Amino acid sequence: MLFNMGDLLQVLTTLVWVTMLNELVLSQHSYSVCETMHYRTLTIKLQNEHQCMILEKLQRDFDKEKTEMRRLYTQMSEAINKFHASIIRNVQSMNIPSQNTAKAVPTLLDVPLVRDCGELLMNGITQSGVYPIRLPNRNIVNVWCDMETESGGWTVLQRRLDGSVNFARGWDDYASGFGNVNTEYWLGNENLHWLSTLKNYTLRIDLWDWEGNRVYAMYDTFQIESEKNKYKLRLGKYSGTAGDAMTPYHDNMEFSTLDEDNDEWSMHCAKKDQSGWWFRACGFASLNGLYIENGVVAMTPDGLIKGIIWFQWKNDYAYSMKRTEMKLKPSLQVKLDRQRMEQASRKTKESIITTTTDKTDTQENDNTTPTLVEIDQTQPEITEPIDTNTEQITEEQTTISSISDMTTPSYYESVYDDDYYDG
Ligand SMILES: [Ca+2]
Repeated sequence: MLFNMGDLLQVLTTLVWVTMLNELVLSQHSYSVCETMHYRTLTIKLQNEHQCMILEKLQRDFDKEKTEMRRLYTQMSEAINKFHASIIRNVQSMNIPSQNTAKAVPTLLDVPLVRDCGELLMNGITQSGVYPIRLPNRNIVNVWCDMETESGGWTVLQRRLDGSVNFARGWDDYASGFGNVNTEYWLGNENLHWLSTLKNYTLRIDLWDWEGNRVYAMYDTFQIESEKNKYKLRLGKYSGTAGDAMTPYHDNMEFSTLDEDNDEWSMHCAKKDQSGWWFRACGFASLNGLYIENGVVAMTPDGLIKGIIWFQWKNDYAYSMKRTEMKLKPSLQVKLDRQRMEQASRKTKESIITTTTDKTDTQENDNTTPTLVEIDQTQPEITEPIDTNTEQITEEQTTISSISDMTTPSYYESVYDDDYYDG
């Protein structure tokens, strides 16, 4: 192929220009005093030390400011969300029926609903399961009603069963409640507050270990204060077989969560234990801790305890429960049930004595003497476990009350020195 001289000259001229430009760019980079590549594309005149220092400092300041603004924005968003959730809870608690709700479900507010599982039992329901209840703040929530434990009628507020629900949560989740009412759940501090304003309730805590044993702790009164008072816990007198882990340490404490430190420790118990609870510094019980398969908590050198703990049962901070249930029943109902059981038990014993005496005295009076079966039919049903329970409780009450003034420091207090952490 042939080229004329003009074309060849043009190609050569272009090549010379490209080479010259390339050298110019390379020389700019190699002699540049700018630290960042971004400013090395500037003309060499602008790439003197003074200009670059200013530009690069401006860039650093800008980046720093941008990061700070992002942090503030995230912080503000979280605060707004929290405030919003708090407003919704307060509005709900003001007993004002929402117009939207009324329009959407016009008849729901008029449906006669029970206020707890105790009322359900009084209405003749004896089957355990999920039932809706209406709280004094007009909230309608589903709860699990335990109709088997000690005459039934217990409104379950907490259950741990298999680790299927995450309990390491923040304030709003613990306030509103979370989980699955058929498996693991927390009824919610706001619901508990309103429920406990309704009447006097007895709190019962059932605990199961990994060896097939079950114990319980009972507090004859239970109250949760409002969100303004950080859902402070107020408990009555203890009885039971589990040992009292609450009175000496958690009673009268405010609730703490992963994002709210209301404990009395210099650090943050809820964050440390990954649990929401009425911590002090930190305590003997933590039933909302991490679910540990097989129950052996691997304690880290810095003393992290993340299990479902009830120290007074096993005398061990590294034993995590297999299953737990916290439940409420009107105190009056509990008292009446126990009276009825005691009466029935007494009458049964009396009837056994009468029957035995009559049989030995005379065989002829058989028709007039009431038999054990006849008396039993007129009495409320008593099952074996309940009868045994009643006797155990009486024994426990006497033993526990004698050690209820325990002054043993909690694990954290004994192991940790606040000064160590502050330093
Ligand atoms: Ca603290």
